[in-house]
Amino acid sequence: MKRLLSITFIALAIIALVAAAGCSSSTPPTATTTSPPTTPATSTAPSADKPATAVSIVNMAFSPDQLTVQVGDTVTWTNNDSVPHTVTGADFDSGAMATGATYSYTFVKAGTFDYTCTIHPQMLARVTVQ
Ligand SMILES: [Cu+2]
Repeated sequence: MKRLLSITFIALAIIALVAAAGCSSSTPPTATTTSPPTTPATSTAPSADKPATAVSIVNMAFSPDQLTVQVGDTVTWTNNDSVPHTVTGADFDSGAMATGATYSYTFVKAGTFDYTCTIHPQMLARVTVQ
């Protein structure tokens, strides 16, 4: 009788262990599905608080004639004058721009970039890239 009780106890213990193991192993892994979807922290689109990188060509001058931008910024010139102009620097050249034409250049390195209009060499301006 005592031996039967021991065997019963051992059997119950084994059943309990198997049940516990089965229970823990059958718990669904929910932790990996709870992370929120990742959203881009910064947009590549130009933001409203970004400093202006536009230069107007008007009255035989670049306006502003001194512009400071960040590396990677694109500057866009617009000829708002009644005569053709160019935007010509050591690294870039728009060619002749008719009235209303635009020209864009992306500055990929820091430095100071003087430029002029080849049609009117007295027109001098500078972009500083930080
Ligand atoms: Cu010009």
